Amino acid sequence: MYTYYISVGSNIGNRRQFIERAYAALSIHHEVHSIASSSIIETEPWGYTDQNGFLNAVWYVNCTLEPHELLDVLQSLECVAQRKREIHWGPRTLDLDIIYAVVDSGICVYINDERLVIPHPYFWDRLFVLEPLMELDKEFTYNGESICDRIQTLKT
Ligand code: PH2
Ligand code: MG
Ligand code: MG
Repeated sequence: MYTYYISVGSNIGNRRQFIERAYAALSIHHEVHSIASSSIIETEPWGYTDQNGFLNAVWYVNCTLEPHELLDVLQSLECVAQRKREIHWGPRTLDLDIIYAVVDSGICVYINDERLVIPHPYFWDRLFVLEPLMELDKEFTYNGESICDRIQTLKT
């Protein structure tokens, strides 16, 4: 069994509906045992700033899907939302990124291939990921640093 943390973002069209529909679809997948979502929050665009504001959330997913199998599922959900890949870090109807994964008794999963990098290389630098993540898991730590301390550091 795996536990995955997925960062969810949308900044085009009916943003909340794209997110809620994908969540509903993932929650009925036969290999998904449990799923929870943080609140959906409004955030300023990060990186490429000349675009609409985002709605962001983090999902916590317990499932038997292997990482690349989950990636396939998430990409198909992005596809259902008519996601187009144009500008790097640019506008999107739905972005579903696996940011962190744990297998069985809490061993962190490391993957780095042409399709998938976990942990996500920037997740620890992005408040739009860390704030909803902290709402789901206050005890989260990464490389020995608590999420609470990390958020304080990024805000100062
Ligand atoms: N996603 C990006 C780039 N910038 N900014 C915010 N606020 N939220 C995002 O989800 C986001 C972003 C690339 O995936
Ligand atoms: Mg992304
Ligand atoms: Mg993505």
